[in-house]
Amino acid sequence: MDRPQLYGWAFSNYVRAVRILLLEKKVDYHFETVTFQDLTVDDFTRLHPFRRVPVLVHDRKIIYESQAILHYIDESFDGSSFQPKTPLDRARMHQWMSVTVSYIQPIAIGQIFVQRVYIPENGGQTDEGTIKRAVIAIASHLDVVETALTQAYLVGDSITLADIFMAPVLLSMKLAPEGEQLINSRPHLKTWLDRLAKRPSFVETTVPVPKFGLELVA
Ligand SMILES: N[C@@H](CCC(=O)N[C@@H](CS)C(=O)NCC(=O)O)C(=O)O
Repeated sequence: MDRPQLYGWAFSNYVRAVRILLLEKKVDYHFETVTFQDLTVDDFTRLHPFRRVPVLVHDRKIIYESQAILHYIDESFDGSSFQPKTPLDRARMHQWMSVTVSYIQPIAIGQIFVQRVYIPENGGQTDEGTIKRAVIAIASHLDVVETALTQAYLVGDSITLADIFMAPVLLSMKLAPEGEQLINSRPHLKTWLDRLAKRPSFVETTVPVPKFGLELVA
């Protein structure tokens, strides 16, 4: 089998989730850093017709969309599986991955991280009203996760793709003081996130907040 090539930038949580899984499964891969500018080049649509990252190229096949990539890696390479055995538990795993993109990521990253961390880091000014509304909006979503976390991981006692997909998003949100408070006030969520953050795959993929500029969030 070919050595897979992953295209993306290291701070993207979707890219990070893929890198975490590749490390967890001890897959030797090549990381090709692309920039926002690269996405605008016509040629990039050969890799991703919607001009996003991550993209995985393996055995001359191109795979895009992070959840599809995660499943492909888990099922194509040796090592322990990151998917539960029963249909119900697999459904739960998909449920949490969908919750991540549909309800958590847009507020945790699109509002709290962007406004409190990314914008000031790139020389801009936080919109305090957006932060205020975002903290209120995400609190009830996080309560749902808190209540569900009765075991070590989102789906039982073993780490699954759901944990690998959701945790990077919440770790980015936690860089904002409001995000940290949202996590620290929920003991199960805090314990779960701390446990994951200590894994070598998470430590190895931690990178500083990028300075891509304000046009990114304009
Ligand atoms: N649904 C896509 C979303 C990918 C995505 O939005 N990636 C961001 C980086 S985190 C990106 O490429 N942004 C470029 C842009 O919005 O132009 C997936 O799951 O892979």
